Amino acid sequence: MKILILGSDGYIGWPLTLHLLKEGHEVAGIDSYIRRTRVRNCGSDSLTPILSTLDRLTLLRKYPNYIKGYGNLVISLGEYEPFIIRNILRDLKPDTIVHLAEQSSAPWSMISSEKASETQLQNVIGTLHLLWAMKEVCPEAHLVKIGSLGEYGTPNCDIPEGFIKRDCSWRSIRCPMADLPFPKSPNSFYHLSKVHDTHNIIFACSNWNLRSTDIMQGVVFGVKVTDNESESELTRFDYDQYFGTVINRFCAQAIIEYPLTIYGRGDQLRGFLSLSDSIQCLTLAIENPPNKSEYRVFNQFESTRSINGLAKMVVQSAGELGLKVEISHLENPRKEKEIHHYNPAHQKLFDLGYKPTANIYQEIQILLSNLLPYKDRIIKEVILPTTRWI
Ligand code: USQ
Repeated sequence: MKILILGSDGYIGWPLTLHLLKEGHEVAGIDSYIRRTRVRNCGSDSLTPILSTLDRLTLLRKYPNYIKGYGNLVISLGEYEPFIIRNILRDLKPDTIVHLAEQSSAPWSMISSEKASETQLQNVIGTLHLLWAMKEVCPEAHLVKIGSLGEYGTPNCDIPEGFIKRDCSWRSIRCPMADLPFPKSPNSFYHLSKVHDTHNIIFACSNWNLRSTDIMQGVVFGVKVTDNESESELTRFDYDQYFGTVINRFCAQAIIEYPLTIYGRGDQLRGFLSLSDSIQCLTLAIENPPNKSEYRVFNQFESTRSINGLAKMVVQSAGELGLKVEISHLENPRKEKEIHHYNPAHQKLFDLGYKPTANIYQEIQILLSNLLPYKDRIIKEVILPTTRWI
């Protein structure tokens, strides 16, 4: 397949680009590199010493199936005129577009009016430009879009995989109707941007016959996709209050014996999957496209866990490496339910062949060992949360 990856320098975009090249696909990648700047502006940096943007391009060019000429186009989908992405699609004619080029942090979107609008501009308007460009020049292509499990929020009822079945009666005539999107109740401006994207994509599929897979992805953790990854292939790894997600943060904290930062009670439940599982699931979605005009949803996670349960695993696993780690419960900086029911369905990827690489405890053990060589790079000052969501 000919695949265009938007956001090819990011935490998932970089390993996905390498993985698809190794699988033999033709791959082109584009990135604005804004993530690197935003993390640095927050006083932090990737814990892993990632290659410079130029050195990454040099590495990619060694693959004969890497499509050259796009990697140094530094475009920002939401801000630039839509003709730029339209011209790229017209020139490239991709079979699949993987859209990872969104502002990815919920806490960052809650800092200020400027950050909230920057998030929604990049995400909502960026995706809108992409949908129009697809409609105009490559309506047959498959859009794989990274949404979030957090779009559903925590509604205290079972969550289906995208849709609720409906069957209604109208004036005594029984009329089976199309399924309805499950109601969304996100709790940050970032998660709201993903919901707005979802509505725009559903509309584009039904109105223009585009095809799309909207991935409701859980919290991803980990740093390597395969054991034999070289340091030059490593993806970025963030652990600061804004761009680090919970397991990655806990593991970074553990290697310097910093008390784990549980927000509030720690009974919050979320869906989790490792980075290697995320790459496996995205590959399955790419290689098994939906039909024309189909909008489909995959709830992409391996298992649901409580924050307390994860913290205990990290403490135990760190202990096996001789590290003494404690747990602290901080006042929750977010407005979120701390006791709730949580049971999202997640069958479709398993039906396509998804097999979790390892259990979550083993993954945490591997992650801690992978991070240990970089422990001196941790900047303690960026760990504690300072932004309140209320
Ligand atoms: N949490 C802590 N301590 C920390 C960091 C987080 O207790 O140091 C808690 C949060 O309060 C929350 C949970 O861990 O209850 C998850 O927080 P997170 O920062 O790991 O993830 P979140 O901000 O919700 O967003 C992340 C990704 C996003 C993805 C989403 C899936 O940034 O891209 O879509 O996870 S979900 O969590 O289902 O919304």
